[in-house]
Amino acid sequence: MTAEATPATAPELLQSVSDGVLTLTLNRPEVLNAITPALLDEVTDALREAASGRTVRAVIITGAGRGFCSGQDLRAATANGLDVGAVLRDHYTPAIRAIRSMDQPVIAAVNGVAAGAGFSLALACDLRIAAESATFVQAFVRIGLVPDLASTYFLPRLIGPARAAELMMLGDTVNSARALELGVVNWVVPDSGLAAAASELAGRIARGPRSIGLTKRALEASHENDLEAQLAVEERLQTEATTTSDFVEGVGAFLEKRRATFTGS
Ligand code: LHQ
Repeated sequence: MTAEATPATAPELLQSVSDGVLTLTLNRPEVLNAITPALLDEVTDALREAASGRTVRAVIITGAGRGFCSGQDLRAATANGLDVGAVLRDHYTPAIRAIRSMDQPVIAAVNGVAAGAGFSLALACDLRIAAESATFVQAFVRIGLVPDLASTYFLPRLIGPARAAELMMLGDTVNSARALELGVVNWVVPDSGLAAAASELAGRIARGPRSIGLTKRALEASHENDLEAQLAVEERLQTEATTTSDFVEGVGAFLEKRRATFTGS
């Protein structure tokens, strides 16, 4: 029997875990990391696995090559008989829910263009750090589509409805300086320093207390709650936080005038 040579194809999602930080790298650089159902399924699976374990305490999503993510792969989007609603429901929106429902913060390290659903993916993350050369474009209108993957949910909440309407209805490209000014991103760093800056940021979070995850839950609940409901959420989550060993460690370190060492539990 002869062994058949199978063509080596690069994985479309690169995954690595180091010091409690899971890095997911979209790896279709030849199309600026355009997404497909299979690629987003892999992202969702990786996030769900991280969410269910205790090893990963922060996540970075970034892109290989010169793009972050150019949105839906348009070569596949026009394939005969494509049921877009089903693709969104079954393969794309689960990734957004996974990011929002996991306690671990997810950081978008935007290394290049974030277009269409690629912009949406960055918006669904908790924090965004961008390279100076990164650009952002709500490209949907350019091809006659409606923003999806929750862009219409996150962007107006992040920068206000009028600015969101501007970006979505005009589809103009926003550079990193303007993205910072609008509040689309938290930080802009030189291109050559993005990976290190994202890793340092994620590392700080990974070394942080369990309460960071509970804070994510509180912020998540605040989207829809009125004041009374949100006060109740805080009471519940603060009660939970006081039962963690990180709280014991945090108070102990303060009283002993030393730096706290948190374990995320
Ligand atoms: C691409 C793509 C791409 C394939 C660059 N696909 N090849 C929609 C429908 C269905 C289901 C679910 O959701 C959605 C939501 C969406 O995401 S709709 C929005 C889809 N995305 C876009 O409309 C963006 C399309 N791309 C662009 O406008 C430009 O490529 C941007 C502005 C991202 C970057 O421009 P450049 O830096 O000038 O690069 P480029 O255009 O030369 O692209 C480089 C290569 O990547 C090129 O291939 P080639 O073989 O000529 O080198 C592009 O064709 C390919 N590429 N985006 N989404």
